[in-house]
Amino acid sequence: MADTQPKGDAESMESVLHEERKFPPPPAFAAQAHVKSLDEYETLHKESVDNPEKFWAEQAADLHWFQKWDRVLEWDLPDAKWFVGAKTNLAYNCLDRQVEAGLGDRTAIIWEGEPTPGGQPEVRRISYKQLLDDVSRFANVLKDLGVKKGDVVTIYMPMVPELAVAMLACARIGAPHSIIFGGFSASAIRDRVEDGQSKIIITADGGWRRGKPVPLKENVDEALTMTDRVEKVVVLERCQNPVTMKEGRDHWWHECAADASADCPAEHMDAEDLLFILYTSGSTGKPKGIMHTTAGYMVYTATTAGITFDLKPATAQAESPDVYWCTADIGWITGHSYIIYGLLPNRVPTLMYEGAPDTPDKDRFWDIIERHKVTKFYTAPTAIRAFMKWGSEHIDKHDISSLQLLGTVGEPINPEAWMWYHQTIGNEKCPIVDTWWQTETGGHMLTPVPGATTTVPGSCTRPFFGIDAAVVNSEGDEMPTNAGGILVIRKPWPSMLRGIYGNRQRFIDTYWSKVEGYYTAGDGARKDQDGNFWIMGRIDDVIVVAGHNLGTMEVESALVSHPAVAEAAVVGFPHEIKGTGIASFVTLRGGVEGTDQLVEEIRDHVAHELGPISKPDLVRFTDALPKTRSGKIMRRLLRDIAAGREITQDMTTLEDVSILAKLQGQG
Ligand code: 6R9
Repeated sequence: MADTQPKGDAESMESVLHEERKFPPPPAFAAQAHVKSLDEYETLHKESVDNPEKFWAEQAADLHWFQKWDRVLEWDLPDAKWFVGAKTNLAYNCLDRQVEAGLGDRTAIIWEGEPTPGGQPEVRRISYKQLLDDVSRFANVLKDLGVKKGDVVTIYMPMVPELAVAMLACARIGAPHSIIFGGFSASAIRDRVEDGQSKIIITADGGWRRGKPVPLKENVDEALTMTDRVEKVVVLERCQNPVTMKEGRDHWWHECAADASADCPAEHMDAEDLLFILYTSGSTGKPKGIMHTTAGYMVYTATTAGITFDLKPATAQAESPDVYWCTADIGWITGHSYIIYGLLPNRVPTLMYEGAPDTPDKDRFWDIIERHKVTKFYTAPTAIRAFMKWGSEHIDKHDISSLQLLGTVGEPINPEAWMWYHQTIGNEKCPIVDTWWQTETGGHMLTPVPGATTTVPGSCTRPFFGIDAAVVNSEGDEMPTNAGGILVIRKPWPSMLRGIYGNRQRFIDTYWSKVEGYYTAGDGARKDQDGNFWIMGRIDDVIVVAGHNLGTMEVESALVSHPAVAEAAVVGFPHEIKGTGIASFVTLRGGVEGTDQLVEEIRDHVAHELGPISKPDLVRFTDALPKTRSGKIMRRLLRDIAAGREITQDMTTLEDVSILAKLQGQG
């Protein structure tokens, strides 16, 4: 059904939120950081945007190239080619380069499984040398199964080290991978296999989730009753749950790998050879297969990881002083870029965790941080809001003083959640990097540089080096200070998407048609007097109330700043008098009861914080909000519920369908 709500446009989005708190980089942090001051950031940012080719060539020089590039950039809008003529291999830069530098025994991956048999956590530490051997062996397995350079390999696995092995093995032999998050269903597998024309799937019998195996192989079997494209399935034994193996098609990983050689030279890949496809749902329609290529993605993710997280490498003499942990699943872009590909070239141990944050108990994350002495921690606002709701007693049980830097990604972080993160997790000494980016951008676009940037709760601050970001109207003119508009990137950057797999027109329509000549991200934003960017929400979610265009982020942040509120989502709905009203869906903090009086209190609180225009017409309490499996609130579904419409939109990325049934039941 068509969305009957009047459409706002981001061009005249109004900002109503005022956030004045400022946090300069802690001096002790700045003193040891890669970039030590705002002056240094500004000089380098200007140089890098004025002359991106020089800047990116300098970054690329640190990595290994079988053949150097002829030109750094060829730009024929919307098509960019970076490091033209170069030959390299990303797996080589993740592994061989470290081994050759005498770091073979240093830790590449620290892995913690979900089960804690007999109360003992299951932990593996994998060195670069070991990982190189495992990757080479599995690369030979893939070759034996007939995989050739350019063949798309589908990966549907739990968060175990073999997932990293599988993706690096693909990169090693030049077979683009298409990773499907292990929480997705059979039909999602079928759609992606068909779209990517993939003939092979790598999976596992199961993966642990809250004490139970997720039946991955069973889901693959079901998917393969709906498509006959797949010829080979490799199955890792993880949970020993019963599975059926189809003769000739299905192969056990351990049997294939048993006599495979650990010698597999890395393929010399052209800079622009396809590295992977990753499907992103978008709000409507069928998922888009976002394409990333080899060299630009490699250079950009390694550079951003190193600078944004201020990583310090291992040396031949010593392990890295850092232990880095990103809690995302590798099935999302965050996991691709900032668990594996951007991290391993930086020579810092990357921690991978298989399980949930509340199993066996709600202190699991803090327990992991304490035991592994994690220094840099990267998670999502949805997780931070859950921790707030669960209460600080879970954190107080652990010594998390090893933490030096905190990161967030995935959604705008409400200032109150930011403050809680800063105080309760960061002990007021850790810079927070609120990183704005997308599957399509490959790496961080707007982010604090932790030794240089003064942070402000709720703002993702400034563009990364080489990034020319702006807030504009549909003509491409910059908006005045603090006025909301369309967030665009005006110049190419190395890890930009190279297209949507098999759909050129959709690539142009989605990203290159809204503002002539610029990449449009689909987010609304404003830029303040200090040059800080504030994401105001998705342009599609703008609410038009009495002629005012409101972004979702600010009203939600005002709701979350009420002490009873844990999490909130707002949408527009048809209102008899006003045309459009504001409906808010609210989850409460532990122990708080949702009374009529609280409804009024919350409405008044928002009006007081933001002014009467933003006062919600409806406040509806709920136990949970509908979210994607990567933790983003699905406002379009709430829009239908608020309007009393039947939901006909795509729900395949919804994490928990029962939430919708409950919300509708109340309606
Ligand atoms: C990395 C990732 C991209 C969309 C993006 C925006 C939202 C991500 C954000 C943020 C505000 C941040 N988003 N990070 N909004 N502040 N720090 O999440 O990629 O799954 O493709 O989503 O997520 O709306 O456009 P992806």
